[in-house]
Amino acid sequence: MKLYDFKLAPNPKRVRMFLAEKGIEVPLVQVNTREREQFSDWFRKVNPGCTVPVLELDDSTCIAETVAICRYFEALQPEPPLMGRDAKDQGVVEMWNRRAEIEGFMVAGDVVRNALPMFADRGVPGLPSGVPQIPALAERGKAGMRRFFDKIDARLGETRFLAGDAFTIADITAYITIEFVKRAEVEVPEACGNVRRWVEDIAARPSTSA
Ligand SMILES: N[C@@H](CCC(=O)N[C@@H](CS)C(=O)NCC(=O)O)C(=O)O
Repeated sequence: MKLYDFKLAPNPKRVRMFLAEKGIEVPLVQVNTREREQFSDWFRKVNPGCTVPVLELDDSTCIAETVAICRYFEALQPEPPLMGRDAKDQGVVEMWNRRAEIEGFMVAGDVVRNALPMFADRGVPGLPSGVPQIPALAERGKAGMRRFFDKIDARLGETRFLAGDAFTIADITAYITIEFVKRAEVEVPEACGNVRRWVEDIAARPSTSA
């Protein structure tokens, strides 16, 4: 088994954090997306979508998509549960993880991909060129991030972690979202004290340096 990774990219970090929380070690193969290695012929055979992370199993099955890879490891090694223990927990974790992905991570992606010069003509991951940046999308994304911060601030005023009392994949997704969007100089607002408390709490976990 091996994990196609890139140390500087946010989605692979979500998987590395998930694995670190479970105490699972998987050999890593670096695919330098800053050097466009995701578009090489060899990597296209691993993932025609040209994105990382990808998990390659010993029978050569390749599993792309961050949450799909996490789901695989959750089934392989359920402890500690990061995707919910029983049916209710699983539903609640999924709800918060989807919100963190759709309202957080994807929106942060709009901001970063449409604002940073390094993504000029590459507004969408997995496409080598021909996708111009749209500055208005970055601006819309910044407003969306503010809504996301407010939403999770309200939630974290009620519960220690996003999905309740236990740390889960939803916290990983939201934490990496916050790290990611800093690249475009978007920070957690001062007013979101619950998010700031939670960020400090998560940052103290050894898995954040995975
Ligand atoms: N939906 C995919 C997205 C993966 C993705 O966008 N990965 C980025 C790194 S964080 C990538 O490989 N980008 C390649 C590029 O910029 O062309 C997932 O959840 O794994």
